[in-house]
Amino acid sequence: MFTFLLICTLTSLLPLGHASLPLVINTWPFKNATAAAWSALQSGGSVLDAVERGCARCEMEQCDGSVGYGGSPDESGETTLDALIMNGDTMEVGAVADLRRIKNAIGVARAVMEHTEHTLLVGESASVFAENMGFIAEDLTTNKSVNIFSEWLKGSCQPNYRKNVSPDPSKSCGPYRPKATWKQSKRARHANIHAHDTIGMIALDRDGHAAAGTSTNGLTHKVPGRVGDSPIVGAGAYVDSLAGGAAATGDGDVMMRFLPSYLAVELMRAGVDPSAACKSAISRIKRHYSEFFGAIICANTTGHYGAACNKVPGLTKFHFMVANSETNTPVLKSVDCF
Ligand code: SD4
Repeated sequence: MFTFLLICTLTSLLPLGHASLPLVINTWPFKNATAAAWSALQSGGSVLDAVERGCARCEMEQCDGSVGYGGSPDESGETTLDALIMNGDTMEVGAVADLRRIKNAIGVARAVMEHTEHTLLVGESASVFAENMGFIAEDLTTNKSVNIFSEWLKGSCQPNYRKNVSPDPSKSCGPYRPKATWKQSKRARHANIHAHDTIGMIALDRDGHAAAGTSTNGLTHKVPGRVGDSPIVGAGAYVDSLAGGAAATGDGDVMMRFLPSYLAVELMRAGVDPSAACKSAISRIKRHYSEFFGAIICANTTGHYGAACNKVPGLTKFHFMVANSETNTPVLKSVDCF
């Protein structure tokens, strides 16, 4: 009886389910995205279809205001999108960054992968590519993004992501110059890095196929032209059908310096279990940036999965979604940050 109780207690403490394939796993409690990916697999779609449809669902639903149109206006009030998709069988990648006017960023990323020899297209040229590929150009602004932007302007463009700069002394916002040019106040203050929740997704099937992807509108009040970790292969996501997949979320400016998704996949390739691989990737960043906001999900080729996050105020537990042949429906999971 004691042993039984002990096993039950230990099992309930573990955030992980049993390994089972196929598997869909994604960052944050974006349940409809998991459901869309799961149903793509169930109806015979490929792992790439699953990742694309899952992330596209979030783009349409504007998950948490952090994915898709109408969120995270930059310093000029514009919403721009970053996305990536990776085929773990062929190691092909398609990605877009600083994409304007197109809602379906993950779709454009897939078009980059399937209709060009390139890996990453950025900015205005990425939008022109998308339009030429038949994606509809629309205004990504919404009442919500206009309000966020105008409140920020009213507050003298604070907080923002500048450092060691001052605006023209006659203005409260930019243009900014290095401090030495316009000696003035400490205008720059870091923006709220906790208000962002990128979708990162991994899908694996029973035949050994694996794919991963991300989609985000980045950081609110970012400097125009800023690209985060999400469309950077190895940073936002990475997958190899022979090793596993990983996807990250959080402060991309810091996280992309460590290629956490690549690191986690390489650890799984070496036999490290997904939870430990995720933890190592977070630890590597923590060593240099103990206060960074971020989390990562990992899954290996047998369908074992795990997650890890850095414990900071506002992130003590990280929630993510899983669907596999055992659950047959999206299930909310969580892990305690460390
Ligand atoms: C970025 N990593 O652009 C993204 C934002 C994010 O959870 O993940 N938010 O930096």
